[in-house]
Amino acid sequence: MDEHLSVGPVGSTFFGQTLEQHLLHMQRQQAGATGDFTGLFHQIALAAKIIASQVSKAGLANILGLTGDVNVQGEEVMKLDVFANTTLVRCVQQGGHVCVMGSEEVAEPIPVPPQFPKGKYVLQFDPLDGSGNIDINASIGTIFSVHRRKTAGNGPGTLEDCLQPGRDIVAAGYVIYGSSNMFVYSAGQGVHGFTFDPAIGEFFLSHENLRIPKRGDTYSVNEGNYHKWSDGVRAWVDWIKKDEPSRSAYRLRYIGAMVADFHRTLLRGGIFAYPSDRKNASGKLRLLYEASPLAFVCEHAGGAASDGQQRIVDILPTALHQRTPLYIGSPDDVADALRFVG
Ligand code: P6P
Repeated sequence: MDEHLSVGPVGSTFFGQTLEQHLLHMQRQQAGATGDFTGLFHQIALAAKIIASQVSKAGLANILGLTGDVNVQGEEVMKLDVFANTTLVRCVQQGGHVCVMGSEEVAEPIPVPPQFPKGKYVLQFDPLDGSGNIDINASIGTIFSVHRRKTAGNGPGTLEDCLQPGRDIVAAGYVIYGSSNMFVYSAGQGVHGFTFDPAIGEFFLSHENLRIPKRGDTYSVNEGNYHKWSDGVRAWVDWIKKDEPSRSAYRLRYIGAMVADFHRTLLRGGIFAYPSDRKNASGKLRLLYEASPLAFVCEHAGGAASDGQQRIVDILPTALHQRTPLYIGSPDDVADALRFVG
């Protein structure tokens, strides 16, 4: 047969496998799958494409928006993280796949409006993490996690449905808006990365079965907090940036958006940390829609994630916006850190 007629990998095009084809292929592997999960992911991916489009012209919108709240196209100039939040809610709420949502941008759980069916999943997200990086054109991201509802029935979900530990996550992932836009997720069967082709408007599989190196050579922490840290955290940082008999000093990399710092750590190895300090006694990062989803992804790539005392995914949440210290990355690098801070 002519080679150009060959079928190629399952669900692939000339450009490789799209996210949608990948999800459909995974669905077919799950006996009894209803398509709910696939439908929810399609909505999350659509929201990601819309957010990516707006993020890519954020600077432009700011210039054009100088005349006030409405830019020259007559569009309302929204704060980008409010736009991202609204986009995710609008893309997901009508699909009938979730019973409740939780967002970094909204104080209380977000109910599904009465006119829409309620589904079996709970979606929580930080719609635009690191948004302070927007006006300096540095990478930012969206972080999300999916649980099954805990409360009985098929009515509206509740706060109880949101307050679930990372170990019960069904799927989690992030979108990084950077030099290229990538969608990275795990549903417990490996971690897979998809790169967005804006000319086609699709995410294509580019990083199948991502595995984090056992050890890296970079550490990522805001050293500006050095004098607010505990003695243990300071001792760890002093140690990691010194040459040791078995290894050279680690290099410091810190972008200031956790999605970007975590993505580099996932691909290259090393450790990202946001320790607690005198100002942030419980840490700065949020558990449910920042630390927990990334901990789930990291562990499914062979990495580790701890609050300094226990696995992030074992923490039982008690509040929607609770914070946690975070040490996440290569297993050997996280173990080293815990020897000092644990
Ligand atoms: P700092 C962004 O605001 C964020 O929530 C994370 O994405 C990032 O890792 C952290 O805060 C940066 O905090 O205190 O170093 O500016």
